[in-house]
This record gives sequence, C-alpha cells and structure tokens, in this order.
Amino acid sequence: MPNKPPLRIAMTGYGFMGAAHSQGWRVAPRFFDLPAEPEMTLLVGRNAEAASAAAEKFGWAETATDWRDAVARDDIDVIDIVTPGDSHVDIAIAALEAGKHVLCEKPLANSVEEARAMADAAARAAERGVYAMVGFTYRRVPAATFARDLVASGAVGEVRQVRAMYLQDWLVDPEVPLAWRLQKHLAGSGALGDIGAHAIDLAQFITGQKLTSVSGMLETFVKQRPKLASSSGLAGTASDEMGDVTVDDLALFTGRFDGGAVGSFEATRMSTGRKNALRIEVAGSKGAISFDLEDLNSLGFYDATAPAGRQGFTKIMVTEPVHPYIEAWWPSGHTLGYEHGFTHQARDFVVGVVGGTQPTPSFADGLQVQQVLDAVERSAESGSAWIPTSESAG
Ligand code: SOE
Repeated sequence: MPNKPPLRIAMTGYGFMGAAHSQGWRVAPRFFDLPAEPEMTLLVGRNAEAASAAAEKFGWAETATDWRDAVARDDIDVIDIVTPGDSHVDIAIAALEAGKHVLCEKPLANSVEEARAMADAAARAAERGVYAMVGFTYRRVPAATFARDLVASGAVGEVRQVRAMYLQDWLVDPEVPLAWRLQKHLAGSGALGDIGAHAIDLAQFITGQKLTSVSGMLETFVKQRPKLASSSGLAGTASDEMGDVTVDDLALFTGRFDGGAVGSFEATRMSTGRKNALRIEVAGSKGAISFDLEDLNSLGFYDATAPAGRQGFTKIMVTEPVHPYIEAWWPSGHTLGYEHGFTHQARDFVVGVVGGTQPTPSFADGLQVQQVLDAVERSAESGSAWIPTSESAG
C-alpha cells in the first residue's frame, strides 16, 4: 500500500483461531482505512510441513518452527498468539520485552499467576509505547458493540439483571477425542475458560460493570475420551487408547457486579442442539436488551417507557451505516458473519498500536476475567461458597 508504513506480523499457531486471525489481518486493510498496512510476514508452528501448508493456505510469507525466532527478528512488529493457553505467558512476555506489540487469544493464561505476570509485562511495555491486547473478539460483533452503546446511553436505565450463557454441543458425543481444549495442563480449564470467559467479558463489556463475587459449580460428564490420533478443527480423529478428561464440561455460576447488578452464567460444550449460542440478556429499570450470536445481525431491545399496549421486544437489524463498524461494509441491510469480529479486532488493534493508544481489552482486562474464572473454580471446589474475585490475586 503506498504511503502507509508496514506493520509486520508474526502469528504463532495455525489452528482454528489461526485461520480466523489470518482472515482478519488479510481483510481489515481492504475495508477499513488503517494507519498502517498489516503484513502477514511469518507463521510459526512446531511442525514445519504443517506450518508451510497453513502459511500457503492463509497467506503468510514465511514460516519458522520456534516462536523465539519470531521474537528475535528486527523486522517483526507484532506477535499474534493463537496457540493453546499453556504457551501464552512465555511468548507474550518475551515478545513485549523485545518491543513487539502483542495480540493474545483468550483466556489470557492458564492461571491468575500467569495472567498477572503478563499484565505486569504489558504495563511496563505500555510505558515504552508497546501495547498488548487480549482477543475477546465478540465485543466486535456490531450488535454487541451497539448493545454496549445502548446501555451506556441509559436506554435500559439502571441495569439490574444479567443472564449470560455460552452453549455449544461439540462434546456431547463421548467418542469426540481428547483435544487440547480438554486437558487442564494445556487449556487451564474447560468450558469455563474456553467459552465462559467470552460470556464474562461480554457481560461486563455490555453492562459496563465488573463481577466482584461469584458462587458456582463445575461438572465433567464424560471423564475419559479416546486420545487424539490427529487433530483437525476443534478435535480430530480418535486413537484406540483412552485418556482422562481433566477439565469441566459445564460451568454454572451466579455473580454480583460492582454497579449493583446480579447475573447468572452458563458455559457448556455439551448443550445438545446449541451450536454456538452466546446469549446475553440485560434487564434494566427502563428497558432490556437481548443479544444472540446465533442471530448476530440483530439485537433485541425492549423499551419499557413506550406507551402501554405498544411495548414489546423490537428486533433491531444492526446492519445500518449508523451502527458500529457497518459503514465500512455493504449497503444497508446486507449482513455480516462470524469472521467479521476478527476483522474488526485487527482493525482496532492496528488503530490502537499505531496511534499510540492502548487497545482494549487490555491484558489488565484479561487478568480481571482470569480472576473471575479462578474464583468460580475455587467456589466450585468449596461446594459453591461465595468467593470475592479480588481474592484471586495470583
Ligand atoms: C471452541 O469452544 C471455540 O472455538 C472457542 O475456543 C472460541 O473461543 C469460540 O469463539 C468458539 O468456540
């Protein structure tokens, strides 16, 4: 792109999230006017052959097999981390210390201790104009951003109740093999961290309130699964050997927010029939909103101040140029999909780091979500006691 400085990216990992992030980097500069041109310079993967195939498919110029090579290179400006959670802490801290901006997939880490170390490194880096952001991508679905704007404008009045759920069903079948998302030492937790983290972040983002204490339970329904023979998509093919599932299949919790609201949360990858149902409902003193990722081009809005007899949930099509991000896309009424959240994430990241402002959600935000996850786990271990999130200090 003429007249635009390059922003040279190295991405570590190339699974499902690698594909989604690649799409974001590739498409964002074609639709949004960015202050720099993202260049997909280097894809890092431990298996050289698979990394080369992924690089060719997704459009990365070169490959490497060790993330340390990416961090050491002078011609890399950004490290994009899409590997399983156990590697986030080492890669992110090394990258920030080497002066690279970092985009890191969620949840930020596998423990509060790791997340705190990352947030501390990010705070130090920010003083040098180097920024880190965590990939809670669903904030960037236009209807979710619009929901946040509506709540902030006072359209629902005082927020009293939040109902948040993230329901999938890809683990209902006990023959689905033991992928990394089912192993605590790799993923940190199960449904709780994998998708519950999204529900927590989105509920807090939309309401503008933070969870201060929680009471929860966790359940693992299928305790053993066939070990993985080869991975693809979310899982892959099964081997003949069995292995232990070391994470939760389901997390349920209630919580109190700092602005006075209360909420209920459900996260499960065993909700038969629900494919990717991230739903947030907010009930306030003057109205309510209802967001559903499976219907992501619209937002439900109930105006309790409308005349009696004319009240009811309105389905607002969030497809108009006045809505967040939409102006860059298609003419009025033409819809977007799952992948656009990643394009908007790439856009916001580039605008932030090149403009010298902290992009959100920051690693501090990621740490706060990690504290909620940890408090839920400790509450479940203790038999559902109420645990203040501030006690999860790491
Ligand atoms: C699997 O449950 C998964 O891919 C999550 O890991 C992602 O964060 C979510 O966006 C979609 O579902």
